[in-house]
Amino acid sequence: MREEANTILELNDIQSGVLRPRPAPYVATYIALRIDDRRAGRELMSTISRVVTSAAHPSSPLADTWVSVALTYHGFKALGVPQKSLDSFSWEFRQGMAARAKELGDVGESSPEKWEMPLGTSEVHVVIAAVSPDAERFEEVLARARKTYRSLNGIEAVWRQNCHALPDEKEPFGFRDGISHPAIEGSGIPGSNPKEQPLKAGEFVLGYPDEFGSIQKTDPEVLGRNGTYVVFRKLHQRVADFRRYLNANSNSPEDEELLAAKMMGRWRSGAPLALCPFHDDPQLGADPRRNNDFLFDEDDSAGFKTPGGSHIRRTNPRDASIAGVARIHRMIRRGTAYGPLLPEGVLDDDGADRGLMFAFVGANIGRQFEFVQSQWVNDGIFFGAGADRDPIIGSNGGEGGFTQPRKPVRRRCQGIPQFVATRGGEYCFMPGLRAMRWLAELET
Ligand code: N7H
Repeated sequence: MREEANTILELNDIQSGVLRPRPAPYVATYIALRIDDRRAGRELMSTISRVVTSAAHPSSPLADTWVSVALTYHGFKALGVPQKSLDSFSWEFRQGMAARAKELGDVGESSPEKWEMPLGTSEVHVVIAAVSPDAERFEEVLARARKTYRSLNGIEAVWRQNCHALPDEKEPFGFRDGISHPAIEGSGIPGSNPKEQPLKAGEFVLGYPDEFGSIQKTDPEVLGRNGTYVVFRKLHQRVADFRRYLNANSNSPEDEELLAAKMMGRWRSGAPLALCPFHDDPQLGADPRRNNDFLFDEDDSAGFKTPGGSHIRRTNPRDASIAGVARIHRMIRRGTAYGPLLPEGVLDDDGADRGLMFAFVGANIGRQFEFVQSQWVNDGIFFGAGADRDPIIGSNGGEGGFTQPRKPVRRRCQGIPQFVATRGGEYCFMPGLRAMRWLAELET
């Protein structure tokens, strides 16, 4: 707990969605708004700042419903934030996600021209996320929210996505999600891996020292302090294709489950291969005290248990030998499933839209999200696997390869199609509560 006492995070100024994992089950919605009138936009900031809960409060004043708000670069512009302040935000944020499509692997059917409108355009200004334990309480809060923005002439709702988390946090491919979270110095909120040294607060929140000792500040400081960057991506999952690939590349139902686990690094129950390499252990998968308590290097440096190319080992290599240092590319994830589940055993696509609203939270879009997406998900050089991409979420296009180290000979999968397609997304900034009031009080 090195220097834990030195960083005191101003939890009462940080939006709750940044630091606090959400309890499952829940229903959620993402709403994108366009600000046509600057004054209405500022009034909206003032209203929302009163309902957004801070990370200091374990309960919410809004019938257990949690609201988070984030703005795009175009949103800050629409509110009239001065250019010198806009210029003090990170370069990637100012560019926006659509401009970074090639680096992110958003090409072909995932390219911005094919995204759901108006995602990726200058029309998306504010993104509001609301999370509630059940549909009833949720509708009550939404009705109030709708009344507020409809009463503000000059605010238009331009996009919406409903999401949900099941009690076991299973996502459309059938894996338990929401297990691994980093620990953050000074937050008082524990991480999920007791073997991971807590990360410096500046990795996730602006205004505090990061792993390099640097402190990110905006102009004026109040605008960025206690805020963070958020990346939203609507990721469509081709569940039938995934099932058919597993089926065609295994020789029994048990082998199929093993292949799925090798690609993920965890069994569908969430149990990690690192702790149970030969068979699933649902009790371990559901146990938050044990299901993330592992590293890779000491007893699995070659990846016999958890292949280097599996989704979880790529996106967080922990202590494994790789080119670079894993610690400086960590992220908080707030993924939420959307769409109906494909019934068990169905191998044909039913045409339904289902997938994950992926949300990244971190202080550095370039060094954290973009690096992981481009170097670790869509390339394999960092651990010596050439051009192999993530077998589950990589932009594979039918040519993907995946190696399972095994004795006496490795097992190699080829011809992996693309199981995940991007339907849109935005780079946003989630301001602190004081910053929201600063935005509300802008004049000119
Ligand atoms: Fe991934 N999935 O539900 O199948 N992810 N992910 N992810 N992911 C993880 O550990 C999934 C995506 C990370 O610390 C689990 O909580 C799906 C992107 C990171 O051990 C599962 C999609 C990026 C981790 C999934 C998707 C990441 C992680 C295991 C897209 C970053 C933690 C459960 C549709 C660019 C690794 C858990 C660690 C874990 C799924 C996308 C990153 C089940 C379906 C785009 C850092």
